[in-house]
Amino acid sequence: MIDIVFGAEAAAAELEDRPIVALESTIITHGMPSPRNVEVARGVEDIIRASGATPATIAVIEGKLHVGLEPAELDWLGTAKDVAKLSRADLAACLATGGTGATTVAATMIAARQAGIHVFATGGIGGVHKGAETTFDISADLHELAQTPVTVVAAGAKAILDIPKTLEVLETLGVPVIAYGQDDVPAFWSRSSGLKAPLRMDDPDAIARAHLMRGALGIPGGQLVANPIPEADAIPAEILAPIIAEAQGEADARGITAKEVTPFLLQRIFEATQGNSLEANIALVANNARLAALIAHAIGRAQR
Ligand code: PSU
Repeated sequence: MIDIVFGAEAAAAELEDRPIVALESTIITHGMPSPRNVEVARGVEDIIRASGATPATIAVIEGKLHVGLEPAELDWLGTAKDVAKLSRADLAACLATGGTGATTVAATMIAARQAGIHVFATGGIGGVHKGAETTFDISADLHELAQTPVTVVAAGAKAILDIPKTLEVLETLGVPVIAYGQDDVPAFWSRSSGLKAPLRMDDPDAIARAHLMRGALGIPGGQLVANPIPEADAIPAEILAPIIAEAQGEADARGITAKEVTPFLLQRIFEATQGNSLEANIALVANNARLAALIAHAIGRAQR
């Protein structure tokens, strides 16, 4: 039914039952400027290869669900115009109408599950936006984590979000939020949100066992592994807070809503930090890819 096009590398890994790490494509089309976006996408794939796992970047191209993009496809996506930002609500419609789109965390999780991939690395998940009590702007990523059995490695929720409310919703939805190697939930560009994580694990094997245990118990949904940005690349939260507040104020004043909010805020913060936010974003994605590869290996071992 679903036409999954596996990239050559991903196809070989599937056949030989080797660990695969899924990667999203919205970060390429809507999260980072060209040409850094493609450099980063390739760099992240290389990190996963160097860890002995196989990367599979996911996107929809002309109505086909691609799991593992070939280098030329990745290049093309980096500068392609009018690429949709696909989440749970629009993935099926895009596939059904022959459209092209980049997958968000939610859509990448759905695709990963279809392809039998357990682990997915990204930068930061979507969550509850500031002011959600009036706008109701809550990312579909949270509901996806509650439904789709994929372990997502992220540097927490992006700090442009309301992190306490995001954690509340995750708790309500029964999503395990596991801080990796520290007690606090990280805040994307910064190592700590000041909030204690519901769970802490220091070992990829434990994360892998918990992933498989949820499946064995018949609990739907995945896990969020919140991996702090490396110390050397972090931007202190005190520096970012006023920048984020100003960007948010501008988004409100301009009436920016729905899917446009996150890309707008990321761009404004990039400008206000003279590009430092992008460097930090790149470093944290690389760090997440490394951990995701370790977890993918651990799940493979546990299944043998
Ligand atoms: N991680 C990043 N940059 C991004 C994203 C993740 O470092 O741009 C994307 C993901 O695709 C995530 C989306 O699903 O941002 C969240 O968008 P929204 O807040 O509109 O749900």
